[in-house]
Amino acid sequence: MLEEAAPEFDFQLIRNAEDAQAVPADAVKGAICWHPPHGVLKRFPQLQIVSSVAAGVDNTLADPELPQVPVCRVIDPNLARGMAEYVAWATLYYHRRFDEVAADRAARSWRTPVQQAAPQTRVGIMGLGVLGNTVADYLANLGFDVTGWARTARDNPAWRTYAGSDALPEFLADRDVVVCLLPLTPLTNGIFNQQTFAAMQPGAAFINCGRGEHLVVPHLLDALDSGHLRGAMLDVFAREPLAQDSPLWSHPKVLVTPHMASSARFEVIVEQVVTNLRRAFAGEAPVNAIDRTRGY
Ligand code: NDP
Ligand code: OXD
Repeated sequence: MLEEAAPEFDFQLIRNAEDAQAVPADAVKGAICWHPPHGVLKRFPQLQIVSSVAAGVDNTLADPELPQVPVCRVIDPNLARGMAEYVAWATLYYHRRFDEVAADRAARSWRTPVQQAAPQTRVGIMGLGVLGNTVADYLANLGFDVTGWARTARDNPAWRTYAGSDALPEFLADRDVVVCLLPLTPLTNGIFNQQTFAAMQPGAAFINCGRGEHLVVPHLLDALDSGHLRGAMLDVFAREPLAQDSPLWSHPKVLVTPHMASSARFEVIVEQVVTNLRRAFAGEAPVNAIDRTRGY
């Protein structure tokens, strides 16, 4: 498909250092990446642009020797919409107490759970970028009480926002459901830890759609086992696929999904990476470039 979209370029698959050695170093001018092997891209002195095939760029920036060229990501409105559907489903799961119904079903217990109206369920979205914004609007449209947390402040008529790490405890304190839609950066790595869970109110639920590394798994398990947290819906993991022996698979308060919350359409990825290759080689600024100092 890449070849069809851009017949003027020669595309080579580089899976490891050996593959990289087989390509003339000066021939490589652009890279399209997902978990690029560390140290490989520095071999190409003519490199002008690096494109992630995804919304997140963390696994590309993880290469400590990544050349100092623009790094771009994919922005697809349908990806944001798909994420909104996933988070709405996960929020409704807790809001309508399907977790309690699932537990009762195992015991063949007929018990109508207490129900409440959407405005009574308070949802906090962490990360208000392309995805977090769309998700917050979608949930607000469903009637939920939505607040958001980001690095910088903003105004939104439909939901209140909190900014910066000092505001995090206050933001977390009254949320029934907390959703992670943060990018993985040195500042957000391990952000869901003992302290964060302690700042959440008893009975809150946690949904992680960011990256597995945002979460300190033993701290989540402690918070669930102590009864402090009600449940967790996890879509992303530090190691994917999730290891067979991970305690998350069988924990009664955890639902695991296989990094399926949303993804960009293949046609959109191809169109955006090819556009950026052409722009870079024409000396133009690429679209959807990230800020390398912020890491997103
Ligand atoms: P954006 O870059 O558009 O937005 C990132 C948001 O996070 C911004 O609001 C930013 O704040 C906020 N943020 C970043 N660092 C901090 C910090 N230290 N403290 C507080 N807020 C912070 O990202 P997207 O919305 O496009 O995507 C978010 C992530 O979702 C991706 O990086 C990826 O990891 C994940 N993802 C998961 C998918 C899945 O299927 N599970 C699919 C696609 C993406 P500010 O606005 O102030 O700069
Ligand atoms: C992405 C993802 O970053 O799929 O796009 O997680």
